[in-house]
Amino acid sequence: MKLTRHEHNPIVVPGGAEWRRAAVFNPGVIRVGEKFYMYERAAASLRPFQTSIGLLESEDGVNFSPVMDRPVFTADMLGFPGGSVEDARVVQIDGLFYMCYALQPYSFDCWPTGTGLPAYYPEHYPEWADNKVEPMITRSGIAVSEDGIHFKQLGYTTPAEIDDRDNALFPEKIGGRFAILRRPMQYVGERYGTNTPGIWLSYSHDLLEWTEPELVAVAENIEWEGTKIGAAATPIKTDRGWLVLYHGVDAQSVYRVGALLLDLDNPAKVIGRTREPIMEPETYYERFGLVLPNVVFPTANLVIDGTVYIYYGCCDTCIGLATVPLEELLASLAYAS
Ligand code: BMA
Repeated sequence: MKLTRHEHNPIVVPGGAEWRRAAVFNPGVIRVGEKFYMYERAAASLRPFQTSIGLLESEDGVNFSPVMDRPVFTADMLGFPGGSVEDARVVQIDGLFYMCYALQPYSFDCWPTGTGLPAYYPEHYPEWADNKVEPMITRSGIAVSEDGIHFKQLGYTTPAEIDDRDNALFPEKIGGRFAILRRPMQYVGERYGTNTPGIWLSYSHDLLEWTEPELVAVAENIEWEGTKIGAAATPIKTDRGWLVLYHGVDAQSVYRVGALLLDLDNPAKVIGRTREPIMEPETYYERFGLVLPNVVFPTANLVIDGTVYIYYGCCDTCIGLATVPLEELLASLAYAS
């Protein structure tokens, strides 16, 4: 199976408005009618490395332009003026727009080392300590909108004390309840049945109260996904099951992409999985960036005329697009556990 990278990659790059000058990455993308809307994560600077969500639009899913001159969603709107909202995964359910986002409530600095992992410094920002929150911990939530532009906070999906991100809401209710994939970092050890952080599932009647997470999938191939895995984007409903792209991280913090097939009625049950990554950092913009090298990080997938459009962040710096025929991707899910 071969993914095709778009010839205009990276299709969205930083620049222009002040708040997206340093980096744009990890976008949510939806299609409304014939139009594509992209919710990019955007940073104005690296010190502080503070991100908000900006809105772009496109007629063809490739050439995007800004809709407005300010972000549509910020941590300030949640009461955390120095914080970051991150990795918007947006889905439309019953006419409303739901944005799953990650929140880092306070500022931190990012110092790229140029050769490997950047260093993140929360030390310059005492709010972390004042609020007795672990530096760098991420909480996740859902914001809702009627028009895709004006979002308001609906509620948090995860508790404040644990690091839980990579939230992706299913595009419809399952058995009468909303369902969400998540990645609670601290759910490791004997009690949880896994040694590595993985993909978990919770249900809710109202998007406010969520059931205790149940385990869906953890790393199987230690070599490329042994550090952790997390859901990439909104699950895609197919006649064979829910198709879920996910990212896997290796011991050197290289981010690759795999795919799962989940049972339609019980998505905690994995019925198919790719053995090898379907995508890994190859091109220059996937291997070198302003922040972290060697990262392909999909956060959106759309099926258009039988083709899956995969939108992904590259090294926390810019945005790429890759496509693959849906049938080919499903056929690559040979392994069933
Ligand atoms: C993950 C998240 C993403 C980020 C990626 C690479 O853990 O923080 O938002 O793109 O790391 O830095």
